[in-house]
Amino acid sequence: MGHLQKGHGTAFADFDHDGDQDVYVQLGGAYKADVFGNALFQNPGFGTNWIKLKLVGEKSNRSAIGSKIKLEFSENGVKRTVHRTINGGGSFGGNPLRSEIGIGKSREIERLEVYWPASKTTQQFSNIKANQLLKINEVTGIIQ
Ligand SMILES: [Ca+2]
Repeated sequence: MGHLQKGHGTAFADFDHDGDQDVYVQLGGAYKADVFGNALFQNPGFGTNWIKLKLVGEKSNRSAIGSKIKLEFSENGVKRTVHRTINGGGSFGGNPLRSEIGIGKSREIERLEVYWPASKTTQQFSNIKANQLLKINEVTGIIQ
């Protein structure tokens, strides 16, 4: 994707809930005369798999900011490990607190760990099917 206009913010999120991340870009300058319409780039998808995780803190903050996720899965016989930390993305753009993680051609996550910062506990789950949204509570575990 590409665009000739300058911009001041970008957000990566699965806006159409089909499993791949789309991109929203705020375009135009800082002055009124330099305004321009924003752009939403819809990802056409590439036949790969994904998992979405919405963490809900109880002892840690409810938004789970600072929580850490570790995924282990195999793709084409090669073991892969992916780490994520829950945060809002930073300045000049923001991303959802829901974690959207691509896992390539893998159909299953062999091991999922969630570390909660306030309680300093780690939850462990195994054999999670791909292409679903899971809601994980700090105390009760997977609830959806
Ligand atoms: Ca999408």
